[in-house]
Amino acid sequence: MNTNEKITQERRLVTAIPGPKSIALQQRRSEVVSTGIATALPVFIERAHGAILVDVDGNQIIDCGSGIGVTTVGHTDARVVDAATAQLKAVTHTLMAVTPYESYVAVAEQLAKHAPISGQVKSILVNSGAEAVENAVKISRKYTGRSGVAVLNCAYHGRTQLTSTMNHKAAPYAAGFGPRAADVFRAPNSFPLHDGLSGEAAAARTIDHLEKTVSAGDLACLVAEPIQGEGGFVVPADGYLAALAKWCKENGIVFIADEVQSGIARTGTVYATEHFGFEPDLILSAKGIAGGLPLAAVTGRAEIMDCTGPGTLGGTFGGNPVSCAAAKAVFELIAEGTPQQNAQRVERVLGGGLRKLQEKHPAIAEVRGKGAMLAIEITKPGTLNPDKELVDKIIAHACKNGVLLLNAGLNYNVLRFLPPVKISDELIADVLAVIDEAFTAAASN
Ligand code: PLZ
Repeated sequence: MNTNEKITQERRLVTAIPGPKSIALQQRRSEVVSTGIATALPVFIERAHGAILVDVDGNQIIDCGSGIGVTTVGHTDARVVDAATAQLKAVTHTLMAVTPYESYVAVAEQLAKHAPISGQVKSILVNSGAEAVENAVKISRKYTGRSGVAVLNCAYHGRTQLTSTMNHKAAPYAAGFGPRAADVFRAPNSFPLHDGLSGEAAAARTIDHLEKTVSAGDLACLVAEPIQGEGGFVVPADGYLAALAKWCKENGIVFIADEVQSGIARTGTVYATEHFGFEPDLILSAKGIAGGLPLAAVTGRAEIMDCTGPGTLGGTFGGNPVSCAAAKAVFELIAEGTPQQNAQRVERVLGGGLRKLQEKHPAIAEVRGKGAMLAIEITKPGTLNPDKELVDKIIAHACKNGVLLLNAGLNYNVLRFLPPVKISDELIADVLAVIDEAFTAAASN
């Protein structure tokens, strides 16, 4: 038994949040860590298990963020920890392009097995979500001989130069950081709460925009998050993604599903794409794939994945053996079905509870999402005008009371829930009670 398994799955505060040891560490941090790295909650975490974070002062905090969707199978999952530890002792690094190892191949086999793509499927492994996006765009450009990259409103794809150009929000990602990457074009998305359009009508709008402003023949790829993450947990209307995929196919455009946040059991299926009945050409995995270790993948049709030639793709750490061993453990759990089933349970229990809160608190304009990727959009009651101040108050109240919550959305008025899927029904009930309290407290001051 790993000692962390003794951490009880309960919220328990023994000091104010942040406690004295966290405050002291925050002071040390401020001397030497760039302010470019933000902090959602300035408590320093010492240990974690399941859905509970334990800080340096001994407070137990319910994690509704999973380090932004990474520890999907739970913090310090025994299977992941044991696999990574054994690999660390066996061999830590060789570099796949120098001397290969089995676990890289095994991860690629799992990706081929689970990707919602027919025919032969191949992968490359890289370090981060942004690196996966960069590579997918690079491969698509080579494959098509075109340069245009289409992205959607509310998109988030990373913090590198290319990917920060691809994000909807200029600040804090691209504004002030010099020239944007060339040939990136943004089109309207499907956002049912705000546009009221059917999937078909929203797709027609996206396609018309791209045909008029870019022309299909200049597009190498269209990159879409099947459920948008940072942009507000936007679930597109039924039929939207399938219509875009059809148009891409007819026009020789590579459809890239960015499942960095929505993939790997997060939404109750291995990939969120499966909810929407379409086939992308390339699909991107990261975050949850290795249970907390850095790993990401570009997976897709072999014909596309093989088009660039030997030595054109890769990097020193991509597909590191320790990360691959952890990913193999995650795929074992997925084969057993528990993460997917747990994510479906979270949708029922947390989603159901949030809908009850919606009846009580008119500022909740919508409850949306799938699996353990859920959100509530907060507006001025009776309107769709964003209420960021209320979201800030609710997050502050929740954090002070030991529930870690994150925001999302172009206007920061969406509260998102990305707990480890293992979170118990009892912890979910506790989270809901704290949020209910937070709404009531915010209304009274
Ligand atoms: N694509 C859909 O959600 C990362 C951002 C955290 P990296 N989202 C979390 C932050 O503020 O930096 C993300 C994503 C989607 C790509 C990425 C980028 O993944 O692993 O952070 O590079």
